[in-house]
Amino acid sequence: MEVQFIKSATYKDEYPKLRLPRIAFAGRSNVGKSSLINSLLGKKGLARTSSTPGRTQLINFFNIDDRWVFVDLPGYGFAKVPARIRDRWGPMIEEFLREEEDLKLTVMIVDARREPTDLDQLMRQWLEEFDVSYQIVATKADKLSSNQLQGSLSRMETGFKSSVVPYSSATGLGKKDLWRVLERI
Ligand SMILES: Nc1nc2c(ncn2[C@@H]2O[C@H](COP(=O)(O)OP(=O)(O)O)[C@@H](O)[C@H]2O)c(=O)[nH]1
Ligand SMILES: [Mg+2]
Repeated sequence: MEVQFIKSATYKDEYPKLRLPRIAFAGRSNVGKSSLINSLLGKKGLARTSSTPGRTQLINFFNIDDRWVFVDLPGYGFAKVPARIRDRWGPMIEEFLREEEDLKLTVMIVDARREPTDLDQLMRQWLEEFDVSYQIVATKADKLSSNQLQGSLSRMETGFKSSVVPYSSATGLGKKDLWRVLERI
């Protein structure tokens, strides 16, 4: 799979103009977003590029095989980040979800072991409000027993009123299912 970094952006004017369907990835910092993207693509380049200093708080766009644009949205819920940057996160994500016309799907990543946070709920609220299709993915599933995982998934599906795909970047669980969702677009 050919993965090419296009650019980083903050505002709509800076988004790349390439007419390809966008698939965005969102989630709290440390949730496992980079690992999930690496695991999906079977390579490390994309996530490493996104974590380059100066890019972690920006929206990063990647050309995947001239077929999709993957959009790595900045992680949220980080305590250590200065308020100035935290305050920018909301408007930046909100504008992207509202204005990006080629956005076909947002993969919203949560931790299979944790209760969704307020910011997870806010993100889901925006996705609903701006009518963006989304797929919730519960990653780090390998850290739970299969009973615990079943319990966690059914609690999340009730809470989010949406289907949740279990995922593990460590074992590859869910990779096929998530690709199936992307291929449907
Ligand atoms: N066991 C396990 N660990 C994971 C998984 N995904 C991520 N991690 C670990 O969680 C930490 C944060 O992952 P990272 O992908 O950098 O999170 P990001 O901040 O959301 O990009 C790292 O130590 C990863 O190795 C997973 O599916 N299973
Ligand atoms: Mg990351």
